[in-house]
Amino acid sequence: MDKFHPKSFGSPTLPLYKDKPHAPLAFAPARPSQRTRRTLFRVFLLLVVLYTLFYILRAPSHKPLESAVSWDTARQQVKDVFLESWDLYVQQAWGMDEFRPESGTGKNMGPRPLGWIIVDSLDTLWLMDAKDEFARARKWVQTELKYDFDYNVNVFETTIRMLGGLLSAHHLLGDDVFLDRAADLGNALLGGYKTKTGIPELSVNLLSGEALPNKFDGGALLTAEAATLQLEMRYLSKLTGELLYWKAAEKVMAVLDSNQPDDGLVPIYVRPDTGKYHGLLMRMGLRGDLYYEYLLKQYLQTNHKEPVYWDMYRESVAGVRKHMVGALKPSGLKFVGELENGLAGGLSPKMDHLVCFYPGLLALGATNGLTLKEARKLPHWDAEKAADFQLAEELTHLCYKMYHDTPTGLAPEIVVFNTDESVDSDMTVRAADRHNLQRPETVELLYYMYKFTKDEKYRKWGYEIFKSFVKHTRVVSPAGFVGYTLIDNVMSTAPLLRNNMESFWLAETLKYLYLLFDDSDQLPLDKYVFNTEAHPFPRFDMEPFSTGWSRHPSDPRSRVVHLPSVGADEAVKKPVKDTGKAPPVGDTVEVPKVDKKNPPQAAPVAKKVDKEAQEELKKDPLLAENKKVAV
Ligand code: DMJ
Repeated sequence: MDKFHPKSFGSPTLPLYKDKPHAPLAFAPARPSQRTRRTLFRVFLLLVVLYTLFYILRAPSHKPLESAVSWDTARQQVKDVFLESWDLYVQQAWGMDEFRPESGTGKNMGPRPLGWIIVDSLDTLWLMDAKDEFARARKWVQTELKYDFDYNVNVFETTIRMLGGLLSAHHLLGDDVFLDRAADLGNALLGGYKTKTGIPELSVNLLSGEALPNKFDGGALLTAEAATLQLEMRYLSKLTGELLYWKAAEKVMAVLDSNQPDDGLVPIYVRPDTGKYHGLLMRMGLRGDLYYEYLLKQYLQTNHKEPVYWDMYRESVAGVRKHMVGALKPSGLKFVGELENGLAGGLSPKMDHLVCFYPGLLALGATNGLTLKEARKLPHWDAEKAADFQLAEELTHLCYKMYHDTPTGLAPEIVVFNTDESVDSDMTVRAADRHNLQRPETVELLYYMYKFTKDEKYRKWGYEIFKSFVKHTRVVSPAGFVGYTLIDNVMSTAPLLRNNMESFWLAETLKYLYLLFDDSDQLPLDKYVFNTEAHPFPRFDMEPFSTGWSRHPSDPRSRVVHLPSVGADEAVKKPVKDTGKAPPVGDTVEVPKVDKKNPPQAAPVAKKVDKEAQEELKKDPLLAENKKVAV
């Protein structure tokens, strides 16, 4: 791409023309007269003055942020920052998948662009009412975007960012251009699911549809990646009327659940060849997080008609409370730690910033998207939901603290909490974990908590975080444009810039900040579910589709299943006789009420020795070495 380097303008050592390729001159030009040279020099000076003026006026449009602003001003400031980031991208790397704001360069991931930044930003542009920018992006999608070339894409990332972005744009605009591209992409992604078990491989070739396994981790897939495709594929089915997307993504849930995970918690790897979990490490952060997110969101997406996902979600919440929640010292705040050696090992007090989505999920599960005040009046409000909401509030405080307590006011990627009475600081940050990727989870959380409570403190915290992003991640490109980038160390007030802008800065972080300060409530949380990349999908009635799987009645967990209490009044309950066969698709099993004071003991999970998995264990040295099979 041609670049214009203002610093070289007029420099005696690097005149502009030296940037251009040398073409042989056809003839030797006559030397200009002294008068002509004087005139040329004056024109040159005039150009320098005009050029400088242009960049002074073009540079930072916003003034330093005030501490007390109206929320409407804050909303506008977020939009300004979004537009600065966007304009820089348009100016210097339009159409490309990756963007480096500091150097003002971009590149595609494959031989042709996938729309990584443009498609991920469509709904934010629309929500922020950036009409011209949206029109340009739409045109690009219409004329440039195709998914029929020879390139291997990551099934999960492409689903949440590209399919998610196209589907939400289609919903918001009702424009079929987006649905056409979504269907093309959905068809290409289907190849990834063609495995022995239906658990997709890590990647798929867009042209051939070949499913390509992970070259690392013993071929295993990240659990979060397998279980975070469903909202998108199901919505694509609903919109196109084609069942195949729904079936492919849903099968994954049935296979994962057939592992009968103890206390609803799952290891962070799963094998597409056996459908079995791999390894012992469990966490709510990297590689595990989104499994839990889509359990609840699938249940909400289809208006509470699929109780199996509510059951899986509730089991996981109980598991988190039992095994993953700790208290840090000296403040006593709660955190969600990691189980490095499975349920039998101890709790490691390490927490990824990614975990900060979780309190928002807990609060969403408790309120079903209503305000806390409204939810408390519902007949199904109970002590469990109240406790979930309270835990959500405590964890929100912690996530805010992860920003507040650093010199930059920005959270590091990972923190390690102190659990030792004798130490007087709450957390430490290891050298390798000090970077900030402009991730959205905490501002997403603040958005949920503000919507549910209307407590202004969440907006104030969000505004503080926004100011810190502006102060420390802002960069001026060589051409004098302002952009925003990742930084390498939140513990230093002069962090090095990482010269990269992730698409989720536009798709999520700035979108959630904008919505946090927006009073218009454009996307009521009891009518929408956001996919994990912040693309809003409307909740819908699932007809003509239905849940294609259920737990077998002999599954011990069926005996202690929770009734879907969120929105249960809307769920149709039909008694089903235990015939030993799986109940017909779409029916809800009636279960006896649980006596809270004297709850029935869960039948011990009889662990069958899975021959297939044992064979695998013998074959795979990595598995054998780490005894990494959950059977
Ligand atoms: C995004 O792609 C999504 O939010 C995903 O759920 C997790 N990782 C990034 C942001 O941190």
